[in-house]
Amino acid sequence: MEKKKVFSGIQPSGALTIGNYIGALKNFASLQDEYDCFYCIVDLHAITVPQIPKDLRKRSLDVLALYIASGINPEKSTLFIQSHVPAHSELSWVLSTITYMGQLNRMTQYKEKTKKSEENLNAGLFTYPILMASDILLYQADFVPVGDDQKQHLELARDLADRFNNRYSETFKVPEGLINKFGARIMSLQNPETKMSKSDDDENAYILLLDDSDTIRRKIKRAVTDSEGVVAYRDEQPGLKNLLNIYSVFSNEDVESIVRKYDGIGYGMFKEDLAEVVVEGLKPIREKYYQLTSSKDYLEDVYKKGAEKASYFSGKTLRKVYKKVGFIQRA
Ligand code: ATP
Ligand code: LTN
Repeated sequence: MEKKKVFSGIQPSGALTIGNYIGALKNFASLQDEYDCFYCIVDLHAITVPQIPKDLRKRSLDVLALYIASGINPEKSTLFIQSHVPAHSELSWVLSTITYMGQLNRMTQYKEKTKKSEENLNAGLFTYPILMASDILLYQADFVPVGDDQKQHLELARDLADRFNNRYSETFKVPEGLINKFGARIMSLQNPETKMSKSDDDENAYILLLDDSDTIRRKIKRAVTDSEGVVAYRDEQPGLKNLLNIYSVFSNEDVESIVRKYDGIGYGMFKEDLAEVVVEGLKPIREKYYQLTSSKDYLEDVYKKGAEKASYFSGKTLRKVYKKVGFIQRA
């Protein structure tokens, strides 16, 4: 029997945070035995905000190295760079003709990003969710592991699949999100009301996968908590709740037993232990990453083979789509 398919992508728009790791990346490797997985470096998405070309190139390779360092095996999963597979842009055009402006207008990520940078209100930022839908639908993905912030975009992908299928006949699989119960939304260490984001201006707001141990310790020490002085897991203490989620993910202990362990002990000790748990958790990833970045030929081989495989699968879907909408088959 054919394995079900998984698709996900990460933008090379900045260094990856533990938010990206906990919400998405960490789950990728664990899916690869059961499913046929496609993991993409979505560089076409990244240019919807201004990028320095040299940095974008480096970061794209960094994301590839981090995919592998976090346990994804290129022999099992397909790792590739979005711009190497033209079908993504091509399907995106077709899907844009069945997407309603109103749907895009309602996207919260678009609304937030336009609030932030009024000087770069480009059309790509607006149509970004159509490109994301294309990524997913091209591979007939059954499941899409993402963080909580991508729910609305996924809903659009499902909606477009349905609309196309109804209008032209069954073509796309309607995908489902795989969103963690815990850690689907890791919050900023400086403002636990907002999402931890790699594009935050305050570097104390996030921990990067490649931060060194002392930086991790310093950032956790400075993380905002509250004046209650009790280690508890509740909405009234959002800073602490977030730190407990992070602790739980990196230690594999459940939140209740962590809370019990720090009963009657102040935040200082809790934070010190949390820092060590995170430092230890990230160390193997960082070490593997540094090994990989010195093997450029190996990385090139991975993304080359990945693009070939991805082109094969996506090409099949795109040809079907072109035929159904009435384009003459290329002679
Ligand atoms: P930015 O923070 O710059 O807006 P991003 O990190 O949200 O970008 P991506 O790099 O494309 O954007 O995100 C990759 C994956 O990481 C997505 O599945 C996203 O849902 C997840 N993710 C991002 N931030 C968090 C977070 N704070 N908590 C949990 N998951 C997250
Ligand atoms: N929009 C996503 C990144 C992304 C993605 C995808 C995720 C682009 N294409 C396809 C899953 C599947 C984000 O996290 N900002």
